[in-house]
Amino acid sequence: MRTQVAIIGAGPSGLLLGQLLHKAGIDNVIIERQSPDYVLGRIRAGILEQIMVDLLHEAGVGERVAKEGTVHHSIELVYKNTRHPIDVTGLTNGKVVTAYGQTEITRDLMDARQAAGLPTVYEAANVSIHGFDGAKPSVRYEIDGQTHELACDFIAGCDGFHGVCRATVQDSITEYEKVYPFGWVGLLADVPPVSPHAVVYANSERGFGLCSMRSLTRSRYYVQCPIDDKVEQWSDDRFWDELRRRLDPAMAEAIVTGPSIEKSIAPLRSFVAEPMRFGRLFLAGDAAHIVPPTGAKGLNLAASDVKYLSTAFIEHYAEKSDAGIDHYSQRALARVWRAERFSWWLTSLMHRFPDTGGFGQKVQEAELEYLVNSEAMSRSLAENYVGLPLDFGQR
Ligand code: RFL
Ligand code: PHB
Repeated sequence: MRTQVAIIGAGPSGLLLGQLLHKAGIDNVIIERQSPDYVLGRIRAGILEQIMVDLLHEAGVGERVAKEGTVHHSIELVYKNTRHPIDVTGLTNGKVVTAYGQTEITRDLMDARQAAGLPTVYEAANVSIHGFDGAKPSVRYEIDGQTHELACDFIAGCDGFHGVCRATVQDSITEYEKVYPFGWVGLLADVPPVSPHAVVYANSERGFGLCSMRSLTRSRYYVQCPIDDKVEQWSDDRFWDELRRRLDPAMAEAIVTGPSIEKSIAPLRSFVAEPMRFGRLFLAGDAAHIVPPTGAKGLNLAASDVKYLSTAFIEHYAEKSDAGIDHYSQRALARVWRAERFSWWLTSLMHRFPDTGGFGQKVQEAELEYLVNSEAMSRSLAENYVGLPLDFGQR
């Protein structure tokens, strides 16, 4: 088998890249380790920058997000059990974010791929990549014990944090990492969200809490937990009690609880691998970088990588120019580090750190006080939350 771009991983990065390339007439094959149901079963992101929504339209899958996504104009910060709204739209000349689940994006992209008859290999075992430092890259994988080989011009490593692509070039990368001393317990329930028009970020003496949503009838909530907690320790009742105690009294009273339909614990980590290009291999999305979920940047960063990478491939095939390919790593990493800074900062501001001491605690309180009273600092939060422009710093 032969294709122009072999894409490893059918998460949002791989599927979006495949669709954008297809629209530009570039052949691609996606090779995924898991089954479609497994990929769709992972509950993750929920808040989309306008750049991401625009890309979904560009990829021809914008119809449902436009109809079913909920537009947010603000953020609610809760601090010392008091609510402080931040007028995101007012502070950013009219920009918004959209609440729409990653699961739905994945489903929309999978459906479009299937409708277009594009090749996707699911449940591929022992995927390995070869020859990307020369002119003839290829991908090998096994289906039912049989080995297959896919020859290609380029390999896009969209295979997430635990994928094979970054692991293959481990010796050629520099890694930057910060692991936080806590995790988040996340709960999904079919109840109306307590705050349907803004995500709630709560800093309380019991730890961080977050109220988000997937739709007007499905809510997603999180609470900070010790790093080695197990999900079995978090009954639904314990979760709801803990969340209520971290919010302001009116919100705690208004929250509608119900049985969880998914509950999991995620560790918090900041991670960047540099560079993001190795000859004819390109890393994109979680394969190259991780942000802690505070600020909702992970999926949005994956989307901007894919935008830079698809543009580079289109320039290569349509305009016979390799400028985009040559600049991919540098352009993508500049945006990655901006989002890394923002996610690290918001994580530091909103969580209880076990080892922070009295001084660290007082500085955090002073910073929150400053944020909710200073238009300049609120604007900085707002412009990062809606997403800095793709060409930020180049204008
Ligand atoms: P994914 O989604 O991990 O997909 C990678 C795919 O590659 C496959 N794979 C392989 N395939 C073939 N061969 C191999 N050897 C392979 N190894 C792996 C995997 O099976 C998988 O299908 O990476 P991708 O596409 O780069 O997408 C990244 C996003 O999933 C991630 O950044 C976001 O979910 C992060 N995130 C959030 N991002 C936001 O922008 N907004 C949010 O509100 C937000 N909330 C979150 C989040 C992540 C969370 N967790 C659990 C980490 C909330 C949470 C709790
Ligand atoms: C989510 O909806 O899952 C979500 C929202 C905002 C965040 C993180 C996660 O900062």
